[in-house]
Amino acid sequence: MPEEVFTAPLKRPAHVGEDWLEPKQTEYSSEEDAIWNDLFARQMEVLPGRAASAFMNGLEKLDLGQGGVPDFDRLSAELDRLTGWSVVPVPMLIPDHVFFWHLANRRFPAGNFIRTRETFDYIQEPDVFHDVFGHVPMLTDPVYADYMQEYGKAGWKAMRYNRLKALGALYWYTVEFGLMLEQGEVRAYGAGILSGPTEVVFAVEGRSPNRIMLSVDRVMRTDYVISDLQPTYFVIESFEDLYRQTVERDFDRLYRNLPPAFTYANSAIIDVDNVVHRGTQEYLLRGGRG
Ligand code: HBI
Ligand code: FE
Repeated sequence: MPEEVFTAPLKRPAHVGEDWLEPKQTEYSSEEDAIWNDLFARQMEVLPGRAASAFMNGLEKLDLGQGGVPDFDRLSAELDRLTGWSVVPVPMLIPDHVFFWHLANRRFPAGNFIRTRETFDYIQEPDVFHDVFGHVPMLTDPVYADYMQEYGKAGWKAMRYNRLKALGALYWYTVEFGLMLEQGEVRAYGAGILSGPTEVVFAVEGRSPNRIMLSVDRVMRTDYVISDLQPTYFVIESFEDLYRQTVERDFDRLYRNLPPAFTYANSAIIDVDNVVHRGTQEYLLRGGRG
């Protein structure tokens, strides 16, 4: 890893090495397994008909049912067979360069802890439920799996050009909060949407947010907030389209032309947008989570 990228402020716990990997996965208690099962059951009440079929199929292929926190070795063996990915345990948010390096090598770093009953609805740091329930099923889709690897590679470049914020926006509006079309209907594939109980209804069916067809260029110029429902979601036609837009983009050229700050507010609709739904922004106007 190049020297100049070791600027992350995160303090590495003494028991993990430079790859930030935990020596092994936590042994979860039966209460922690019960938290997983309850979170799983809650999502299943809202996801059918709203989550992308790639996600629902992934849940099934990986058998992520009510069996408590899944074993990463079992998931990795299954994923390896399907798309060559694995799931590896990390203690917390890890530095960007390490995160990208794992993705570029088809390893998904997942939190090695689960939220408590007190923080059931919202947590700041990604736990094993967000990471494994939200992200990992998507990695069973071969095209999506390739996109994630390309994203990891693009991360290295972004650091060289000091445009990490722009690349972060792409992650945000696809991997975390992405929507897609299936037979003309909007469905969610973003992990941030799929791992929580309220945003999936808001994002897929709500009147409030904008839904705009995704252009990689446009998204990387768009600001984002991390602690509230989104004013705008970007919609892809297919994973093939997302992958193609990502690999065909000359990132060297894009990064050189991108201004250091975002150009568009996260609620803006601009002339070139292909708008699926023009949001009322009533949620934002009421003050959001405030
Ligand atoms: N670390 N554990 C973990 N999980 C993430 O999703 C993550 C991270 N470190 C950096 C990071 N994401 C960001 O760089 C991306 O959101 C772009
Ligand atoms: Fe996430």
